[in-house]
Amino acid sequence: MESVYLGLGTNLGDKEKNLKEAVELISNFPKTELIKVSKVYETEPWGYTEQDKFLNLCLEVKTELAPYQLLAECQGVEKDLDRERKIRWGPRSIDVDILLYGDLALSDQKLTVPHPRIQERVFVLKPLAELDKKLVIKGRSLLEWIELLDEQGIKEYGELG
Ligand code: A4P
Ligand code: MG
Repeated sequence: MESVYLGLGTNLGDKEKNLKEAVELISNFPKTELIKVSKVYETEPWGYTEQDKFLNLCLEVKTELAPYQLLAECQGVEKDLDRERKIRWGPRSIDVDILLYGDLALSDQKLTVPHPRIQERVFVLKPLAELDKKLVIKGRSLLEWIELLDEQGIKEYGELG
């Protein structure tokens, strides 16, 4: 069993409902156990900024799925929630990113783990810190990465009901 952290983001339609549905689908992944879900955060759009605010959360699972199997499952969730991918970093009903997969580091066309932009994104780091403050990413602790960033543009939205 590997300990895996996933990041969810949504800024289209009924965002809370999207998150709930996605977490439900993830909890039903084969060979996978849902361990912990962070609070929900309301966050200003990053990258492509002419779009609605996001709701973000992170979760921890333990899984026996191999990395590419897990990626396929995550993409299945995006498909189920009918996400249209038109603009890079643009609006989406759900985005499911594999943030960390145990201690694995890999990068190819299909998959990069740890996710390449974790350390630039408060909307990933804050919910991750809630799940495990001791996580180390690319040689630095989570809390060190957070200190390097501007914490504006993110506020607690509450628990996922
Ligand atoms: N891919 C590679 N590595 C991974 C990984 N670790 N996890 C590949 C998931 N997918 C990974 O992603 C493109 C391809 O990345 C996938 O086919 C997969 O093989 P995509 O989801 O189709 O495209 P995208 O999401 O538009 O691009 P990208 O670069 O993945 O965007 P991000 O980095 O996911 O950012 N602002 C706020 N406040 N909150 C957000 O959640 N999200 C984004 C999307 C932009 N701005 C945001 C937020
Ligand atoms: Mg993505």
